[in-house]
Amino acid sequence: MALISLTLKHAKKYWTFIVAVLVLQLLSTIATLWLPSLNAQIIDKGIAVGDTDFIWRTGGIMLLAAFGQLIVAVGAVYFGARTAMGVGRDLRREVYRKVDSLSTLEATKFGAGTLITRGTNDVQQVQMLVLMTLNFMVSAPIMMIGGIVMALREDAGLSWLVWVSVAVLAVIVSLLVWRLLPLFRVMQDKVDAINGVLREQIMGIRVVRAFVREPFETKRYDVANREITDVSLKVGNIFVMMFPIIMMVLHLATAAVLWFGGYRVEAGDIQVGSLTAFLQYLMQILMAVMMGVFMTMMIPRAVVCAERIRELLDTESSQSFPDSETVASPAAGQIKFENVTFGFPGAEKPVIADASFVAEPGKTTAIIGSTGAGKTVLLNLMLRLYDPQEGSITIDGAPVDALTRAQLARTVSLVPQRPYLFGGTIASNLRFGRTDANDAELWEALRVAQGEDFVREKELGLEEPVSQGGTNVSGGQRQRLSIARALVAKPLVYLFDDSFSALDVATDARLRAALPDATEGATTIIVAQRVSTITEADQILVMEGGEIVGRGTHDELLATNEVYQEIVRSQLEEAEAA
Ligand code: M5T
Ligand code: MG
Repeated sequence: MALISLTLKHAKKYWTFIVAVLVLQLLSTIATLWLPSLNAQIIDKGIAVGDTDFIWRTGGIMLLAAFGQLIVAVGAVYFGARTAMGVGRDLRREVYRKVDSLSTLEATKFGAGTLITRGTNDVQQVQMLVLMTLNFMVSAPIMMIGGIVMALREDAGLSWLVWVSVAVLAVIVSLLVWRLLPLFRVMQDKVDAINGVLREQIMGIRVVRAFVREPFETKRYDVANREITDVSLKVGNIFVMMFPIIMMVLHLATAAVLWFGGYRVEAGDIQVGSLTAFLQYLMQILMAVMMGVFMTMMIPRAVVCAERIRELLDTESSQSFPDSETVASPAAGQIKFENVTFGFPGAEKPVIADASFVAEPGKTTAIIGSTGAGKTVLLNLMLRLYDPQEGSITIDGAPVDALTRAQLARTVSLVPQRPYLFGGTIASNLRFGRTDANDAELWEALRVAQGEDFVREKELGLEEPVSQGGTNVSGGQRQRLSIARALVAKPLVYLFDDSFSALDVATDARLRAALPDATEGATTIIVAQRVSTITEADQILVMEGGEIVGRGTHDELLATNEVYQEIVRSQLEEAEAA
């Protein structure tokens, strides 16, 4: 079972704490069980016969026992909490590492929402169960059995009362729990649902506003919200009944003990003190039963969560990176594709079909082609965001999958088509690829990326805060920052995925003029929309439907390649029309 294997695996490390919890709880329970019998003695041997000395002495012992119980109970909770939180932390870390190791394909298949829930909420449920187990699962049975033994020692004649009240309470609470469980399961689903709706709306808030979809989205949210409210109300109703019913059972049991016990005291079968102790033991037993039942109520929920975590942890990443460097780090940065074919799992047509080309260091390779031609996927293959089904991709002769993550990251920098910035500052984002870059290097990169002016205008300059995803800067600014980020890293290979299209023609030209100096000696691969961006390139690859249908310089392609001619013609027409 996932729950047991997961928790055991992580709890092992804390065995000393767990032993401490067990010992402390045992002590605490023994003390708790001892107190009523001391109390009984005070009544029967002290008060009843007027032995003040005995009262003082036993009272003192009681005080000590109570104080000792307090201390060990605190200790037990402390170590229990340390263990549970530790297990939670380790589990969260394992989930995080797993998510980190998943390839892009598996991560997208799970989806960000459920990955986040599994790493936070689900782990928390498991952690909660560990905490509860350590706190109650040990003490509840001891308390119950010990309580029964002690109660019978005080008065065996009333034992039937113990059995009856335990049975009644157990049946009632179990019935309620049995009604609660399915509701809890539904509730988890509804929480997932409302999270999903909320998440999508926040992510898409600009689109929602632009298309005035608020009424529709609000309705969608209201539905999810009402569903969760309905379930919560049902749960609440059961809880509302639960406590009065439990209290009623406890009070009835008390009344019964006093009623039947009274007769026995009258008949001289037991003493008053024993009866008091019996009553206290009965309460302890019933409490233990209740705790036990509540505990079992938590288990199914934690089981579901543990299974969800297990499913994630058992997912083998379809990609693996070598842990240590087995081949020398590339020194030049020559990229070579040989008959590379890649398709998304389940799709019938490959997205990249039999692609072969070489991008030389110090040269610029441009890729042009209509939308959906496979340009982005081609770049992503170099970074191993996907692995091809056939063919080989090498850097300086070394297969990309022989390089460690760090080697690959040091060698290749990507300016993604949809740039993403991280929460922090402009400087922290620019240093993403090389943490030790100094401010002068950052400014230099910004100058090349044509981002210098707008950063200078910021009040805090390089220290200007950037929000998660980079949503507080404009699209064009985000693109320039992401170009600068790649430049700061100083890799051997630069991949620009359509990075210049958001720039106006003049800025585009300035950037292209500054770029060769900054990227000198490096392999530069540029995906472009505008022919004007790439006329100077040493080599242009024309892509269509996942295939490379033409290669050569601008002039060569203009003379021979029909697809290229078509692209040039359509862009000329646009320019003329404008
Ligand atoms: C090439 C398909 C897409 C297109 C083809 C990222 C992604 C792409 N595709 C999928 O099926 N699943 C995916 O997760 O692959 O896509 P591309 O390489 O992104 O195209 P592009 O960069 O040449 O286009 P553009 O618009 O950026 O110029 O058929 O459906
Ligand atoms: Mg693209």
